[in-house]
Amino acid sequence: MERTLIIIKPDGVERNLIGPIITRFEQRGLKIIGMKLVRVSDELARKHYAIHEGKPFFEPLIAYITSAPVVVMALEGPQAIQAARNTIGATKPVEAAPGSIRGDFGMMVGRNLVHGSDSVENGEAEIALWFAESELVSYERVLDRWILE
Ligand code: DAT
Ligand code: MG
Repeated sequence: MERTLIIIKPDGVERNLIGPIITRFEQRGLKIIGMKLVRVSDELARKHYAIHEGKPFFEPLIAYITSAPVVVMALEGPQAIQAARNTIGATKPVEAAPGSIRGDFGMMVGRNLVHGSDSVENGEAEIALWFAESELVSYERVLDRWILE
């Protein structure tokens, strides 16, 4: 089963969109195996976005992600990476499909509401960066047989 790290970014929290955003993932069938509200340190932000270091948008990105609390979640499911990224939508909200989170709630790339891991390896690495093993919960959902075949 794949696992992906999802972050509801500061704009999602400040705009009271935590519930609607979580609902998208819940309704899709992705299982929440970890979740918490975090005030992101500069150090953690730079580690999380290390791949983008040196790009022109890097410093604004760090300022944005550390500007208010975020909700961070570990989600599990078959092809969870792709499922979550499709639910999130394209990086630039104006290019994101209607029905996706960014396509329904966003306008600007620097206020694009949600992060989702982009590969299985990065999903595992990001979950390890943001969560202690003891914060991840393994459980069976009664409805799983109607979501997973
Ligand atoms: P994604 O968040 O869709 O995985 P990414 O990993 O390429 O996108 O970039 C991480 C974040 O950096 C993205 O959510 C918003 C910001 N970003 C990316 N490309 C940008 C650009 N061309 N201008 C401004 N910000 C950008
Ligand atoms: Mg990315």
